[in-house]
Amino acid sequence: MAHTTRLFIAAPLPDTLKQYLTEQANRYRHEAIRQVPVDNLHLTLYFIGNVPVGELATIQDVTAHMARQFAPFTLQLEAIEPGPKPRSPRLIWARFKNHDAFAQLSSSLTQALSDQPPLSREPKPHVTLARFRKDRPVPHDLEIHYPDAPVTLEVNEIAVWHSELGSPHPRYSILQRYPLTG
Ligand code: 2AM
Repeated sequence: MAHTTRLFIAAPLPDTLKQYLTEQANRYRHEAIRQVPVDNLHLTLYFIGNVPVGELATIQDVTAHMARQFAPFTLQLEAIEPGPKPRSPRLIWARFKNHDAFAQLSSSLTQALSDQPPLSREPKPHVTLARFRKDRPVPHDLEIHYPDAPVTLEVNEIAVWHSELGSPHPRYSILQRYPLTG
């Protein structure tokens, strides 16, 4: 069987934002909530999943091509809250305001890298800060936190990331970064 590798495309975050988001996530203290390590924080654009190692070069070429088509853009933090569905949350995320450039970049990567039809629902720009443990009762009545002052994320590069599943956390590493130069 061919060797496979688990990949996704995401924007890296600046250290200052990662620290801010980690402090926000620290506010949710609950035995069912497992915080994402600060080094794992990222803004996902497209989750590829397991693919044969031989496909990596093509994926990198497509990502490089997309990065040349898109200019840098700025996302504004909307809230830190349980997600993705308010009534049946499974994680705590930092949700950013919807932005055309994010939607277009994410859907262009999805269409270029998958055989699937485009998603019917637009992906929400977010950073996952914590996940709920499946072996504990789902926490209820978690607060929503709105930033006191505007918090922004400048998306000026995207990257191909490798994901190695592990416990208690997966290990993510950036294989290659691509500045947005469109
Ligand atoms: P999430 O944070 O909203 O769970 C790496 O796993 C990244 O890809 C995560 O940010 C995760 O989003 C996203 N992702 C999307 N679909 C996934 C899937 N089926 N399995 C694992 N991660 C997925």
